[in-house]
This record gives sequence, C-alpha cells and structure tokens, in this order.
Amino acid sequence: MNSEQPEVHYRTCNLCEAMCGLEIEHKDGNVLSIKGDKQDTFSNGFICPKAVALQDIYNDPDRLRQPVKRVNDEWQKIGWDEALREVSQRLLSIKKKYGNKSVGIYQGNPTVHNYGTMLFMRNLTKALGIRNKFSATSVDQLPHHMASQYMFGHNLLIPIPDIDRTDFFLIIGANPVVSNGSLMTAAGMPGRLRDLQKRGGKVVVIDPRKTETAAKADQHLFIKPGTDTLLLLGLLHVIVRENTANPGRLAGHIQGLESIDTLTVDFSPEDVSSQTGIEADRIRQLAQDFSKATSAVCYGRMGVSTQQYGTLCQWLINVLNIVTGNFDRSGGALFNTPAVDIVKLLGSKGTLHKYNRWQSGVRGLPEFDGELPSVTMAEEILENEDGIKAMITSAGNPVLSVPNGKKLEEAFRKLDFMVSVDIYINETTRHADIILPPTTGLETDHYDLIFNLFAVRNVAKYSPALFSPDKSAMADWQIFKALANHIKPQKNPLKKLMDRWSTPQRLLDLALKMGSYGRWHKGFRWKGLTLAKLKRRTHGLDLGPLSPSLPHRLFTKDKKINMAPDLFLEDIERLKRGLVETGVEQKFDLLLIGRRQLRSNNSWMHNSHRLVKGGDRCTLMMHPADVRKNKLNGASNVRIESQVGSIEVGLEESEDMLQGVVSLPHGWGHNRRGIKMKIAAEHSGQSINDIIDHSLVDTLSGNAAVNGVPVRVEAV
Ligand SMILES: Nc1nc2c(c(=O)[nH]1)N[C@H]1C(S)=C(S)[C@@H](COP(=O)(O)OP(=O)(O)OC[C@H]3O[C@@H](n4cnc5c(=O)[nH]c(N)nc54)[C@H](O)[C@@H]3O)O[C@H]1N2
Ligand SMILES: Nc1nc2c(c(=O)[nH]1)N[C@H]1C(S)=C(S)[C@@H](COP(=O)(O)OP(=O)(O)OC[C@H]3O[C@@H](n4cnc5c(=O)[nH]c(N)nc54)[C@H](O)[C@@H]3O)O[C@H]1N2
Ligand code: SF4
Ligand SMILES: [Mo]
Repeated sequence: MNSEQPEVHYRTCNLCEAMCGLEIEHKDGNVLSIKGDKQDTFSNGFICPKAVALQDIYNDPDRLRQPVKRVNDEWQKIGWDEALREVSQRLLSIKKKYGNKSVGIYQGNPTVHNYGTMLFMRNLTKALGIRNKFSATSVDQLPHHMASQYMFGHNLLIPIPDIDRTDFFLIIGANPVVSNGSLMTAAGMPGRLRDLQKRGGKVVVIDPRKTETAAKADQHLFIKPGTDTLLLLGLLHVIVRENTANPGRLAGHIQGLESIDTLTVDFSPEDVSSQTGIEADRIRQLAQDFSKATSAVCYGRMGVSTQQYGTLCQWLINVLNIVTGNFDRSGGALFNTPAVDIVKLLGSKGTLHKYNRWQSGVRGLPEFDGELPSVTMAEEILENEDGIKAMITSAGNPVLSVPNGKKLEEAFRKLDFMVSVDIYINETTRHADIILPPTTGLETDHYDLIFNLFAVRNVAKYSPALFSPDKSAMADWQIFKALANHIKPQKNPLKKLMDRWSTPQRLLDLALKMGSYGRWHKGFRWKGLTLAKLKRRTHGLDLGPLSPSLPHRLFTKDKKINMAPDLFLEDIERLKRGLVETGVEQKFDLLLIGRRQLRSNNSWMHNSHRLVKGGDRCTLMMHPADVRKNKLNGASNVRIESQVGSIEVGLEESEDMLQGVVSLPHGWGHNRRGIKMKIAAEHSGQSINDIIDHSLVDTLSGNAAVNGVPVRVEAV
C-alpha cells in the first residue's frame, strides 16, 4: 500500500438512531475527511454535522485513555489491572455487607449504540445480582415498550411508520428534521419527507412549537403540552361515531375493540377542544383526513412519551393506526424483520411478567423489564435506608439527563463507592471514585443490534473498526466481561470455555445465522446470511421494505392484538382526575418543554469546537405576547423557576412558540466544577434538568415527564 495515498473507510455512524453510512478518508492514523457514503444502501449519502465530529472525539485531548482514580479530589492515572481489581473488590464488599439491593446501575443512551455493551453488560449485572437498574429508557421511550408489551405481547415489538410509502403522515411530539428520527430509523429524514410530499402525500405535525419539521409540513397544529391523550381520544371519537373505523384484514386478529367505542364517548372534539387548544372543527377534519387517506400512519415520539400520560398516548396512537386499517400494511405502521431478530431471541414470558414485579423503595413506582424509573434513583440513594450504597454508571450522564440533576449530584456524593465506564470526566463521572474509559467510536467495530429493528426498511450492515486501539485499551464489552469474571469467577469448565470463546463478533455471527435471513447448514455450509458475508457488503445490505407479519409475529398468547388492556383503561381514570385537579401552584404560569438541536447529541458532544461554535444556543424560547405579559421586554437574560430550582439563561423571542409555553434545550449545564471538558465548559449553558421536577412522572410506566413542566420566568 502506497502510504502517500489516503485510504477510504466505510462505516455506519453510531451517534444517533438514523444509521447513516459514512465515508472516511484517512492517512497514517489521521482522519482527513468524513462525508456521507453515497453508496450506502440505506442513507444514500445523507449525513448530519455530528458525524463529522466523530474525529473530534477520537482526537480529543480531554478524552480519557487510561483508568483514573479520585484521590482527594485529584485524578490519578492507574493501570487496568489495579482498576478492575479495586472496582470489583469494592462492589463485592458493599454487596456482601448490605445485600443485592445496595448496588445500582444507570445505563445511558450510547449503550444501545454499542453492540458489545448490549451483549456483555449482562455478565456484570448478573454477577452482582443487581436489582436496582436504571437507564435512559425511563427518561425517553418507556411508554412505547409498555404499549407494545400489553398490546402485542413483547416490549420490543414496536410498530414502525412506513414513511417511504405512506400518503398521510401524522407526527405528534417529534421533530425528525432535527432528531433524524427515533423509533423510526431512517437516514435522511428531510429528504424522505420531501419525497412523501412529492408523491402527493401530506405531513401534519402536532406540537406546541412550530418546529423545523412543522415548518416543512402541510399543516401544523399547536397543542397545549400534555394534552395529546385528549386529542387522540377526540380523533377516535370522530372515527368511531362517523363509522369510518375499519381494521380491515386485522379484524379477526384483534380483541377489545368494543371498549374503545365506549371509552371515546365522553371525548368529542368539542369536549377536548379547550384543553388541547385545538378547535373542534380542526380535530374533526383531521380525523376525517386521516381515515380517508389511501394510507396513513400516526407516529408519536419524545413529546408524547415524556409527559404524564405517555403510555396512554402510545397506546392510543397504536389504536388509531389499527382502527383505520393502517396497521400491518404498506404505508401504515408495520413491524420490522431484522437480520438479528432480538425480539425472537429474547422471546417473551407473557405480559404480566415484565411489569411491577417489584417497586421502587421510596415512591413505590413500578419496575418494568427489570428496571426502575430513573426519576427514583436519587431518592433510592438518599432516602431509602435499605437503598443504594454503590453505583455503576455506564455510557450515561444522568446529572444532566435525569430530572432534578442537583438532587442526583447530592446523592452521588453520598455514595460509599461509584464507578463510571465513560470516556470523559463530566458532570456525572466526576463523582466517581474510579473511571474506566473504553475505546470509542472509530476504534470500535459496529453493528446495530437495536436500530435495525426500528428501521423503516429491513437492512443490515457491519462496520469494522477504523483505527486499532492501543494495546492496553479495553472496549466496553471487555471491561464488563473482566469485571464479571473478577466478581464471580466461572467454575464450571464448560461455561469457562464458552466465556472464553464468546466475543461480540462470534455472537453476532451466530445471531445472524439463527436470524430471519440465516439458513441452517447443509453439508456444513451456511446458506443464508453470515457475518463473513455481511462483512463483504461494505455499503450495507438491503433486505427489502417492511412487510405484513401478523398475526404470526404477535407474542400474545391468543395471537390477537389487545386493543384495550385493563391497565390502560384504568389509567384513563387518572387522566380524568388530572383534568379537574391541576395540583399546580398558580405562581407557575408557563409550561416548559424541550428542544433538540442539530449540533447537539444529548449531553455529551459539546467538547467539539465545530459543534458548539457560534452564539449561545441554550436559550429560552418564548412567544412575544408572553414576553410582554411577563414584563420581559428588553431583557436579555431571564430566571426560570420551577418547583425544584431555578436557572438563568438567555431569552429568545419567537412567534414559533404557542403562547403559555416556553422551550429550552437539554444536555447543557457544563458549568459544574471539576469537569474536564475544556471546550464544553467554555460553552456551558444551563441544565434544564436542574429545574425539571422529578415528581412529574407517567405513574403508569414510571417514565419521566420532562415536557410540560410548570415554571415561571422573570427578568434578571
Ligand atoms: N429534560 C430533558 N431530559 C432528557 C431528554 C429531553 O429531551 N429533555 N432526553 C432524554 C433522552 S431521549 C435520552 S436518550 C437521555 C440521554 O441520557 P444519558 O444517556 O444519560 O446522557 P448522554 O448525554 O447520552 O450521555 C452519554 C454518556 O456516555 C458517554 N459515552 C459516549 N460514548 C461512549 C461509549 O462508547 N462508551 C461509554 N462507556 N460511554 C460513552 C459520554 O461521555 C456521556 O457521559 O436524556 C434524556 N433526558
Ligand atoms: N441532533 C440531535 N438528534 C438527536 C438527539 C439529539 O440530542 N440531537 N437525540 C436523539 C435521541 S436520544 C432521541 S430519543 C431522539 C428524539 O427524537 P424526537 O422525539 O424527534 O425529538 P424531540 O426534538 O425531542 O421531539 C419532541 C417534540 O415534542 C414536542 N413536544 C413537547 N411537549 C409536547 C407535548 O406535550 N405534546 C406534543 N404533541 N409535542 C410536544 C417538542 O416541541 C419537540 O418538537 O432524537 C435523537 N436524535
Ligand atoms: S443523523 Fe445520526 S446517524 Fe446520521 S450522521 Fe447524524 S448523528 Fe450520525
Ligand atoms: Mo433518547
């Protein structure tokens, strides 16, 4: 190889859910350029600014490359052997002294973008017998899993909008033009929406802010935060009363439809109009447009998951798609058939076994799929005598990501021991006793175990590592495996052998062979998909559009969709009660919602100059009428106060806001003492989660309600 010539490497971006193909030019261990891979079968060259910053993470002088230990508030570098030994000894001794419940773990968002972690984290949690598990899931999409568990029998069987073929796309509480899609993996969202409109299709957005997506839509309706359940009930009311409900082919595969008829009686468009802030006629028209469209799909994301009735929203969205005959058909919502079918691999033990088997100690919120709500983490450390004494955080920054970050900081300070598996000393990991830094991004091979399952086409791609890590470096999975082996050494010789054999690549190969496109061997040769074959498809493998899969893909015992799970019907009563008693003090006259930004990735990519340069982005957006009403004319900075705290940020007047609603992005607040991220600290902003009340929650699922938080705003 002529070392004068740059080399080209193709991989999938691991930063968000969109799975964009990248073309990376590099030479002698340096990245020369990062572009969209035009030949990628899924993304066709689309890329966003974050992917270009992958090189900044790789080169970041602030990134940890060796374990560090906190000694009198100084960080000392230590060797891997010493670090792993000390971490396992400390965790083990706390567990022995206080029992299984004394060790907790929080897993953050990059976990699901790292197949090694997905495959080997279990070794560690099993070795410790951890019961107090938390993750970003309960600050994000838990309602989707609840709805899927109870309606389809499996928490991961999430319906995906067929946006490439639909004629009517109703988006509620999502901003895919900025987020690039979530639980709807589809690289190049702006282009796909444009294509939808070019085909003559319509895009309608329901959002308290005229977002970047709303700006491109055919229609945008402002909605008051937290009232989407009412809108959905109103839409269903019209569809049921006007006799346009027709589940089509699925009619024989659903049960409980009658309950929907009864349920919607009290929610006519007129009944829900004042609470939602949407005129009755518009609700009626929307219901008619949706049910009359040749094909239509309703999709709701963060804005409707992270509110107090998140589970009801996700349930009713599924119901809407089903009763209008838009479920399990092209142009509607369908299940994906991924090459590694984790839904099948994990199987299902039946609906009742995954929910409320135990509760959080202080507030009694339910467990789901082995996890407790993250909003309870701080109190389980601070207020529960039998609670958590030691924490593991992995690939997460809960101090900035979980409501009431200040309380969480206090909790972390009180722990007997904390270890973080992370690449930075940030707002969370600065509280750790030891930080174990894994290899990252470009040094890691990649396969999307999770997001292929949520993709709008069936696709598969394997990306090798671009750069080989240092000899002494460890990948996330190696760290978890090593810790597990220290904590609970394997005695059984067969299991020991298995443990030695298992690597992410070997397990992936096995899973592909066992998957929907793998075929059992004939004459010792695999006929179907293998990792070796996938490796040859540098630009990915297209396995076709989503296709109908019901009823056989259902995991319910009777192979029917449960349209009206009792648990959800009962929760409607909570909704009705909530409508009368607001419980909010009058002094908080505004509702706070979030705002994702193209050049942010949750809390952790602000140490890249190219992503933070330009003006302050951590600003409060407010409608001009509210500016006047709150006497903020001419104010450049404002104080936002909530039930749990206050912060000061810049003010940005914007007609794009619904009156009475203000918006602030999350993931900022790098002004904490002791973080070692120089650029981020210079562009710190403030953390929205310092003022988000941890008591606001969808009590059914335990998901945090980070949207629709009562606040007041004054000039400083
Ligand atoms: N108010 C409000 N709060 C929110 C949201 C909101 O919209 N509003 N959004 C919520 C959502 S959807 C999410 S997903 C969460 C995210 O919440 P978290 O997952 O807790 O936070 P991240 O900012 O994603 O932090 C990721 C961490 O992983 C580290 N990291 C990066 N790559 C790797 C890696 O390869 N290995 C390891 N071990 N570590 C790595 C980073 O340094 C960082 O510390 O935030 C939630 N919080
Ligand atoms: N650039 C960028 N992309 C990202 C991320 C990022 O941080 N930056 N994060 C990734 C992650 S982890 C996730 S989970 C996804 C999230 O993906 P999305 O859900 O598409 O992203 P959000 O921007 O949070 O969209 C939520 C929308 O809901 C609106 N909203 C707030 N409250 C309500 C309400 O009560 N009702 C209704 N109808 N709408 C409401 C907000 O105004 C916002 O437009 O994005 C992913 N992609
Ligand atoms: S949209 Fe997501 S996957 Fe695509 S390049 Fe940007 S960060 Fe990467
Ligand atoms: Mo997320």
